[in-house]
Amino acid sequence: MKVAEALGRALVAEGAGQVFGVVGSGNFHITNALVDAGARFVAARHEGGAATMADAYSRMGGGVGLLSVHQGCGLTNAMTGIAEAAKSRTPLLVLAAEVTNRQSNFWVDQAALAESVGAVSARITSADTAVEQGVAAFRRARDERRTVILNLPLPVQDMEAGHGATSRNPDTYPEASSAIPSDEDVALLVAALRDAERPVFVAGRGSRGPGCRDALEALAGRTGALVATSAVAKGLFNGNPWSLDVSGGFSSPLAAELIRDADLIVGWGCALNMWTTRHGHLIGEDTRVIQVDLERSAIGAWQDRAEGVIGDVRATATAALAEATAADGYRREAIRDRIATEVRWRDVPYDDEGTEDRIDARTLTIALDDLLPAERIVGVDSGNFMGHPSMFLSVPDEQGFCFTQAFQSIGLGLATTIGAALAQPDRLPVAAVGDGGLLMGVSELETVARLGLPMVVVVYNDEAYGAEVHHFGPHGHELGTVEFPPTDIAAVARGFGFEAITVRVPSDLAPVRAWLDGPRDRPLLIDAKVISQASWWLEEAFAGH
Ligand SMILES: Cc1ncc(C[n+]2csc(CCOP(=O)(O)OP(=O)(O)O)c2C)c(N)n1
Ligand SMILES: [Mg+2]
Repeated sequence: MKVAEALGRALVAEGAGQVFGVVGSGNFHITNALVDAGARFVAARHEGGAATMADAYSRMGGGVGLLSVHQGCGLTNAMTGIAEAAKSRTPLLVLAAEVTNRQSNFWVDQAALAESVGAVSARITSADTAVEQGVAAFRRARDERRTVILNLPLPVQDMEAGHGATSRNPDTYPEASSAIPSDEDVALLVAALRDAERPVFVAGRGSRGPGCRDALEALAGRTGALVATSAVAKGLFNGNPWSLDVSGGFSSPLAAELIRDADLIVGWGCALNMWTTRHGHLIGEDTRVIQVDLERSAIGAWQDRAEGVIGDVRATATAALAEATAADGYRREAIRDRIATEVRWRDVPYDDEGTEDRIDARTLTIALDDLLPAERIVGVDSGNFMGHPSMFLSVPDEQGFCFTQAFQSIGLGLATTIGAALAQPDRLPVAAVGDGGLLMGVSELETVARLGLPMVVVVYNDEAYGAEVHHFGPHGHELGTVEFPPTDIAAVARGFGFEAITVRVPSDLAPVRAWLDGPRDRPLLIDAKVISQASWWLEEAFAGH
């Protein structure tokens, strides 16, 4: 048996179940070996799409996603998606074929590529060690939540696997340690909660794990804390009457007001970065700040004054609950009533600016929120439009919202929704994208149609890079580089096998109902011609560059 086959088998035995990629000569055998051993392979049409699919799949609870790419150009095509995953600490294993001859057209320094975006670089080096090295890379991705690029030199892949190469010795790999906080750290947190009158919990990526919601809600309930999330954990506290939804640029006016008035903010597995705090403006001058995090380096990385509690979210919240003093804290009836009626963006009054031939993005999104079933999973691209789907579409829980924006790249939204849809197949996938982001990642429309995903793709089409238009336009700059003639995106989608509609006024959405009531055997694209309208979170984004 060749190394490629032995490695494929071993990775599936280790738990690899879903592989995304584009197959070329160098990753043909390893990909087939994974499939033969029982993994599911999804062929993307661009490696960038495949990388983001694997990232989103992993984030949305599918388990460690695998990405399989051809040597050199296959990997470089995937690099934006890999950078996004690495920045987000997504457990992801990239199987990258590799040439060893520098004169090959495919040669590029693949280890340097990995390091340049913060991914871990690994390599199989011999027939005898390949399986062990491959399994170690998989475990590193899973247990340390890292994006690992495992380079697979073609000559090594082609060797006869060494004796015993398909088996592995479990003793070689230490189990991941669970991070139990120290007694002193728990005492600090408990005392801070006892002293606080208006505590707010902000749950981040580290709160998405099993049992975290329950543990946090129990502690928040005991200590009278209001609860919010960063964008990547949106949905975590859905249904909780004390939930403020997202903290940061997307916060509704009421959420922002209540967070700003807190006297204690506890970030749970949350960096409290510029987005989550509006460049610090959501943290009052005298507000005490505590971060609960697995990693010491995260403490104070964004908020100088943050005090640290080292531990994982669930273990720390559970330990604190045992010691915490009961208090009403921030949970006053008047506040609950205001939250019930004001915290959702869709309940904030606005003047519809729609015309005869262009729809207001808020009106469009609220109408879709009413039309689409609640059991949905929403993926969003980047751009001026992105706050509308993020804040006007409700989601069932934190596995219903996938936000791949750590690299702030446009073009990832469609692939994000494909990966998310495969991780949560019982939910209606909704991709929310701008015209710019859609056209950048457009090749994956074919993947959606081929997989038969019952996806709704909503294109907020302003025929422009709206983010740039609204940032530079008011200063009188020439906008010819960021404005485009109309594209009939509905026709493009039909060409890929979609059902598609063009929406200019709310009544144009009527076919969505019919599609929902039908067999949903073809995906639906909504090309919504939206008015050009600067969004409230945009200036925030440009302030941070
Ligand atoms: C890969 C990449 N290229 C360029 C940018 C800069 N950029 C940020 S938003 C944006 C416009 C996106 O246009 P669209 O998808 O139509 O959304 P809109 O802003 O119009 O709502 C661009 C080009 C980026 N973030 N990522
Ligand atoms: Mg646009």
